Amino acid sequence: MIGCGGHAKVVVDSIVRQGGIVDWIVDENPQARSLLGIPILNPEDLEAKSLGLMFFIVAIGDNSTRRMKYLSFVAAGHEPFTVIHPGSIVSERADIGSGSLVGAGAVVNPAVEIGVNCIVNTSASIDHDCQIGDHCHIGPGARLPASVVVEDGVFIGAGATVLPGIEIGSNATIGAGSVVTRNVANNSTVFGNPARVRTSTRPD
Ligand code: JB2
Repeated sequence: MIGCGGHAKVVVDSIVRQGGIVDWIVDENPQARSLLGIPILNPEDLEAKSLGLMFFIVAIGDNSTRRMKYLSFVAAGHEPFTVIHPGSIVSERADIGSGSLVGAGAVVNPAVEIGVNCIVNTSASIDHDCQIGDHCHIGPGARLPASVVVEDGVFIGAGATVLPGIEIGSNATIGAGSVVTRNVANNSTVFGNPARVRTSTRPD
């Protein structure tokens, strides 16, 4: 597992409840020694171990950091591990991309597609026909009622609601508790009820 912060605790617990084992964690913080009893290695230790094929998951909340680490581990030939907390409800007719996490209490209904390396956080709800891109984070308690399209790298804050059929452009940020009633452009930050654009600084 990569990352040993707050999100890592949630991922470890989900893996253990799924019946899995986390052998060790890699983190760039040289002071970090263990998390929930699991040893932490720094990146140099990892190189020194020159391990073969590994299953991995990136347990870092920030979308761009998680994306970068995911792509580098895939490029090195490692296999992304998908985590579905047994206390979530995931339709057999939904697709969850590799290396993604579906957390405790989350609901993913039929005909949903979720990309790789996503976080569907605690108690988020993704209803029928939603499409979520790669490297997205759907925050705790967020609600996507139906047919919402979320492009790559989007962050939807805790408790936000996105109305049916809305499209959210890549790398957009939706503030916590927002109600999104209109499409959202790439790289925009929107928040409020109804959600309004606050900034659009990142280049396409
Ligand atoms: O490039 C990196 C790197 N960048 C940050 N490589 C490696 N190996 N590790 C990296 N990290 C590590 O990620 C930091 O050293 C730190 O241990 C961890 C980030 O921890 P933090 O607690 O700051 O954030 P988080 O991503 O675990 O949790 C955030 O996102 C969650 C979804 C928080 O906002 C949580 O509250 C939230 N639930």
